[in-house]
Parts: sequence; structure tokens; C-alpha cells
Amino acid sequence: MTRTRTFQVWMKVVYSDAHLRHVPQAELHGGLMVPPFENPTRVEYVLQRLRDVGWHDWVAPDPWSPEPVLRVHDADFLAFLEHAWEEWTGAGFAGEIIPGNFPARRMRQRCPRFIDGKVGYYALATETAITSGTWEAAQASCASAQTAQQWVARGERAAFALCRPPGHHAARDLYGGYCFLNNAAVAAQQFLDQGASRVAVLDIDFHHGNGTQDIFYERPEVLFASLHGRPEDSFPYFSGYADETGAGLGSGTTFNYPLAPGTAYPRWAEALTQALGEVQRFGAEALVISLGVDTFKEDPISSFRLESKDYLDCGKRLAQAKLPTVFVMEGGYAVEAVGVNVVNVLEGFEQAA
Ligand code: Q9C
Ligand code: ZN
Repeated sequence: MTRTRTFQVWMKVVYSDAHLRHVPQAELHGGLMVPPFENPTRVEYVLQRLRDVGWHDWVAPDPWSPEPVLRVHDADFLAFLEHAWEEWTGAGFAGEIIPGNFPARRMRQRCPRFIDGKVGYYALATETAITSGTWEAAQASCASAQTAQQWVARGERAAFALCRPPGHHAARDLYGGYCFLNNAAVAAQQFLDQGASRVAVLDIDFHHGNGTQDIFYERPEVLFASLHGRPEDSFPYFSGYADETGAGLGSGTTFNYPLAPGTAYPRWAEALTQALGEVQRFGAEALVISLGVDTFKEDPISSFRLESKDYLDCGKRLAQAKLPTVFVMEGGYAVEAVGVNVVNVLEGFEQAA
């Protein structure tokens, strides 16, 4: 459906088709190898919806710039991602890279030399296969977040990085949950590098943004707030409790809102209001939104009950923070609705901005 837009603001959208280099064939789910929930059609649906509402203004990212990435990820982790595929195939393994061995509790947290062990050292779960083009796709995804941040730094009110693969589960030295590089954290880091003294990352994906939390946990200049399925019930299971509030100099700058399965928009929006209140109190100069729409009622791997119209209201509320804003795409697996829901957030934002 094509609609006539009644407003003239055209948020920049940054997108790279290099995400097509990352097309894993299978994901371990419920004891079966199934087609991955995180697949390229997700992006196609967003692009199609942007076209349908007349939003033709998307730009390719500038080349990947590693310096800010090295401030949020460890160099050995980046080297692992870069070389994992050649090491895996060089070892004679025939399939995609899937970890099977983890440095669990009571074991040594020490990286082994052989790739089969290394993979488990750097992985947080098994669902995220690495393939021949994964590293190139992850770099391009990160580059989109970097470029969107640059647009906002140069004075745009907001920009949207249509990132794939997503990023918020990627910690300093961990990949998983479909994520490799923490695109949102890199965008936040760039604001700091350019002179901002306080930046907020608000994560509205269904899943806890454990990676972003980890990266900024002891950093007082970055507020991290997340609304998510509570860890008792929901991936990533081992982070996202309300009593995780930051540590050291970063004490009191992490805010978690774990919510029960079945949460619908009224309760969810209450938590959003609280989180936005913390962003205001913090005095953030810029806002990075980890934008997942797996909170949708039909999402196949999540348990909230948001409806498509709720994303319009959500976008409005985000605009009311009145901050320069970078939207970074995260999850959302009810693929045919992902486009409508994501673009509803952007439209709601623009209408209220
Ligand atoms: N096997 C994001 O939304 N659990 N990641 C998969 C199905 C992992 C979600 C359950 C979910 C990761 C960015
Ligand atoms: Zn998610």
C-alpha cells in the first residue's frame, strides 16, 4: 500500500547489501537444525515497507572504520571473527561453524589454539552459525551504524541504520544471539570520541542487550537501559535482572526492566516511560536506540504481545526525549511484519519530532 506522507522530514536510512554475504543454512532449535530465524528476508521486508511509504532516501555506508570498534571489542576477538572461517575449513570441517564446547562454570577461561575450542571460547550460545561471508557482512552492518551516527553527529535529528546481522548480544569478546559486532555500542562510542560527555543506549529489542550492557557496565559516561523478557524465561537467560545496575565508576548507569511473558503494550510502555525518565535525568546528549521488533505478538521466538500500531506510539515517545537519535536495527523474526513494525517506529518518531 502506498500512502501519501503528510510530513516532510526524511530520516536518513543507511543500508548495505553486504548482509547477503551472511546467509547461514541452519540453527539449532529445540533439538533440530532449522532454517535460521535471522535471515535476509527480514531486511527485504523493511526495504519494501520503506518503498511503500515513499521513503526512497537510503544511502550506502562509508567504509568500515576499525578504531571505534577497537574501543568496544577486544582485538583478539576481532581477529578471531576475521579468521574463523579459514581456520575452520583448514581444519577439515565440512559444515558451518557451530560451537559445541564452552568454558562453563568451574572451568578455565583461557582461549585454546584449535579452532573447535576457540569457537566455544568466543561464543555465548549455539544458534549463530558463522559462514564464509559472515565477517564481511558483520563489518558492513557495523559500518551502517557508524555512518548513521555520522549523519546525526553532523546535525541530522535522527538516522536509521538497517543493520544485519544485528549486534546487541555481542559483548567485548563474545558473539552469539545472531550478533557479531555490537553496532549500537560502536555508535555510542563514536559520540563519545567526538566529544559528547554523556550518551544513552536504550534497548527495546525483546531480548536483553547483554553485550551492550557488558561493554558499558563500568563506564559512567554511557547509560544503558533495556526492556526485555525476564531472564527466568528468556534468552540470553544469564543477564538482564533488575539488580544489574552497573559497577565501579559505572554504578547506577545501567537500568534493566525485565518483563513477564505475555507483556502487552500498556505495561511495556510504562517501562519505556521509566527508562526515558532515566535518560533525561542522566542528561544524555545523544540517544542510540537498539531497535528490535521481536516484541511483536506474532514473533516466533519471543513472548510479548505488542501490536503493529503500538510501534507508532513507541516512536512518538522516543521522539519526546528530544535528543539526536541513531536507530540501530536489532531483532524481529515475524518477517512479514518486521517492515511495517520498524517503519512504524520511524514514522511515529518523525511525526512527533
Ligand atoms: N533457537 C536478537 O534478537 N535464541 N537475537 C534463539 C531459537 C537466540 C535473538 C532461539 C535469540 C537471539 C538480536
Ligand atoms: Zn531480540
